[in-house]
Order: sequence, then structure tokens, then C-alpha cells
Amino acid sequence: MVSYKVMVKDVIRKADLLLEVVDARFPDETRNSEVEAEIVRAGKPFIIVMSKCDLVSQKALEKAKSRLSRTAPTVFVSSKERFGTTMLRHRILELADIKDRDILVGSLGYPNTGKSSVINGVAGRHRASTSSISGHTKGVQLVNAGSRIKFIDTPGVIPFDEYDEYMQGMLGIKDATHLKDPIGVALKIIERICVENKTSLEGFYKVIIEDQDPYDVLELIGRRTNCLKVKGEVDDTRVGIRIVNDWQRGLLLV
Ligand SMILES: Nc1nc2c(ncn2[C@@H]2O[C@H](COP(=O)(O)OP(=O)(O)O)[C@@H](O)[C@H]2O)c(=O)[nH]1
Ligand SMILES: [Mg+2]
Repeated sequence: MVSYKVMVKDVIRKADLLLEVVDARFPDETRNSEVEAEIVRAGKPFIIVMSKCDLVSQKALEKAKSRLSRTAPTVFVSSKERFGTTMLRHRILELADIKDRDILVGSLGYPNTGKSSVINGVAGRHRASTSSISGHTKGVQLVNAGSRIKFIDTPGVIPFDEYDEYMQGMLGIKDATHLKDPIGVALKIIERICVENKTSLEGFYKVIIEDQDPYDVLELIGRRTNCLKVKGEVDDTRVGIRIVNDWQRGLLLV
């Protein structure tokens, strides 16, 4: 198997411009500094695409954008609610600045961050057949996106064993029931949401959060959702799995 590093380098070398697709719910964790450094080294322009923006409050989005745009132009996209893709197409044409041929745009990012959805959104009705590029790792595809743009869609660029279970849970790569520590992942999710948009968690689980620590919030949600053991104490594992599930299904807004 070709290593992800080889694939990343290869895509960066071939592309005129790169998209780094991050999950807007946790953009800092889904950025990859190694990938960014490699793009800069190759002297290629890149755009940070914050995907799944429908799951994030305007305030949190703006805050993240002001941080990320110090590194590269940053664009918001929601493939679900179909916004941002026209803007992204426009920025691609502007930044690549290639007039005499199609622009080849590589998309990179962790698995499940929304790369394929973003590409489909930009391609829209132009989306033609996809094809594998020979010599590439399985799953790398060329997608025709109509006037002047072609995408290289890649599978997740980071190997599974190189990031921890917390990332696998947050990204939805590993199903909640298969996590070794669903409680730990649930606590991270609670922590994340409480910092940015506590009211969304309160509204969804119908609880009131003051300044308890994440574990107490988990217990609170456990009582509220009736995740209890026979003796009446909270079943932490069950409520943990439930919270991770709700997060992975895009029900919890940041
Ligand atoms: N809520 C929401 N979910 C999205 C959005 N874009 C993608 N998803 C979901 O995220 C998951 C991964 O999307 P996909 O495009 O396959 O990601 P990829 O692995 O990076 O190519 C799928 O379940 C999508 O339905 C979005 O804009 N909003
Ligand atoms: Mg994909």
C-alpha cells in the first residue's frame, strides 16, 4: 500500500491548487500542519474549506475563520444546506489564475471531513463521471466539475493508527459502539460544545448547564435521557455512546 505521505505529496505535485477540508465543528484539530507545510514547500496556493458549517454557530464560525485565515484564505461551506460552493468556485478561479487550461484542484483532509461532498457541491450539475487515476492509491478519483475545474478527490489522508481514538470518534470513522472509551470521547464532545455553544447542548438534551465539569454534564444528560443502571445510577457507558452517536449524526450544534 502506498503510504499516505506519498499520496499527499503526489496530489500536491499534480494539483495547481489545494483545498484543505476541515470539519467546522473542530477546525483546529482537523487541520494538518504537515500537509500545510508540504503545500507551502511546493509553492502551491491553498484554500482552507470549513465544511459542515450548518452544524456551527455564526459566532464560532467567525472566530475560527479569523484564526485560520492567517494561514490561508478560508471559505465556509455547507454541502447539506448548499451554501458556500459558489464562493469556493470563485476563489478557486481567482487564486489559481490559470486561463488557458483546466485548473486541477486537489482536496486533502482527514476522512469524513466532507471532501467528497464539497467537490460534489462545487461540481453541481456539471459533475461528470468520476474515474480512478492510474498509479494512484485506491480511492483517488478525478472529478470533472464543469467549466474549467477538475478535482482530485482523495480518501482520508491520515492513516488510522496515527491518530487517536478521540479523533476517530469525533470524525465518525469509528462507530460509537466500537470505541474503547466512548465516555472519554463524549467528555471531549461536551467540553467542545460547552466552550462554543452551551445552549445548543442544553436545548438538545433539555438540561441546564452551569459551570459543572464535563463529567457532571454527562451524568446530568444520563439522568435526563434515562440512561440508568438497575440501581438507578447513571450508566456512563450508555450515555457516552448516545452522545457520540448524536454528534456523529450531526445532531449536536457547536
Ligand atoms: N451536516 C452536514 N453533514 C455533512 C456535510 N458535508 C458532509 N456531511 C456528512 O459527513 C460525512 C462525510 O462526508 P464525505 O463528503 O463523504 O467526507 P469525505 O470522507 O471527506 O469525503 C457524510 O455522512 C456526510 O453526509 C455538511 O455540509 N453538513
Ligand atoms: Mg470522500
